[in-house]
Amino acid sequence: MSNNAPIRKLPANLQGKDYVVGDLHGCFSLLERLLDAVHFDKSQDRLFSVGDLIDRGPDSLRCLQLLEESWFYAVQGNHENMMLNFFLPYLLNGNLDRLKDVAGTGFLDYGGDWVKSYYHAGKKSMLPEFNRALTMIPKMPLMWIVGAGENRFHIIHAELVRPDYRTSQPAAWVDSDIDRWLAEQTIPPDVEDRLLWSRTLMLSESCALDKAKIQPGLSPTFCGHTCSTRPRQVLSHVCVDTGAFVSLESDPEADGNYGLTLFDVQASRWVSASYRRNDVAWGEH
Ligand SMILES: [Mn+2]
Repeated sequence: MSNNAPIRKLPANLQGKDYVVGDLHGCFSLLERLLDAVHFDKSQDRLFSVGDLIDRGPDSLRCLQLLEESWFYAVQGNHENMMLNFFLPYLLNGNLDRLKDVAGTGFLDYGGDWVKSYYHAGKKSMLPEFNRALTMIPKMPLMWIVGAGENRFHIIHAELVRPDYRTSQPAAWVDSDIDRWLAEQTIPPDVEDRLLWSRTLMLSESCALDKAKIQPGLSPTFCGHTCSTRPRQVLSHVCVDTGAFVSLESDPEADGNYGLTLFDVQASRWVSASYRRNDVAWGEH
C-alpha cells in the first residue's frame, strides 16, 4: 500500500489503548493536558486525530509536527486540504515569490494566516521546520480503518453521508462500500468532498451517545468538523469535536463547556480540557 493512499488500514491494538482526539486547531497545550490525564503510554497506546490540526489556535505547527510521532495517526481535515491546495505550486517548484492566495483557496482567510510567520521573503521560501511539516500533509489519508469484525472502527474528518434519492432520510455509506474503495485505492470525488466538508448529519440529526441511531452495516466512525459541547452520534458516526479553539474566546457569555475532547475507543468514555478551566472533565454515557 502506498503511503499516499487515501484509505489506510491498521490492525487492532492488542497491547495498549486507542484514543481519538477532536479537531486540534492548534490547541497543543490542551492535548498535552489530556494525554497526561489518561497517562497516555507512547510505547503502546495510539492517538487518532479526526483532522483539522491547524488554524485558529496558538500552536498550529506543533500540532502538525505530531505527524512525525509513531503513535499518532491523523486524517486530513478541510483545513489541511486547503493548506495543501494553497502550497501545491510551492511544493512542486520550491519557489514562493509572495505569500498570496493565487489559487483562491481561501486558506489565509479561514485561519491560515499563521503561516506568514514562517515565510522568508528574502529566500522566497518557507522556513525549514515549516517545509518539513508541509511535506507530511500529502501523506495524510482521508480515512483510517482500524481493526476488524466487531472491533472495527473508522476515523474520518466530516461525514460518510450519501444522498438517498428514494427517501428523504439521510443514509450513510457502509463498510462494504469502504472496503471497495480500499481495494480500488480510490474514493469517489463526491464522497471525498463530504468526507472533508459535510455537516448534514451533525447539524440535523445528531443526539447523545446512548440514544444514537445506528446505520446498519457501518462500523463506529469517529469524526469531527462540527462542534458542540459534548460528543454526539448519528448513523454510526461519533463526533468528538467539542470546539477546542472556541474555549480560547474570553467572552464571558460564551458556553464554558467547549474544549478539546479525547475519547477512549474501547471504554467509550472521554475526557475534555478547556482554556477556560484548569481541571479536566470526564464524561461517559
Ligand atoms: Mn473541519
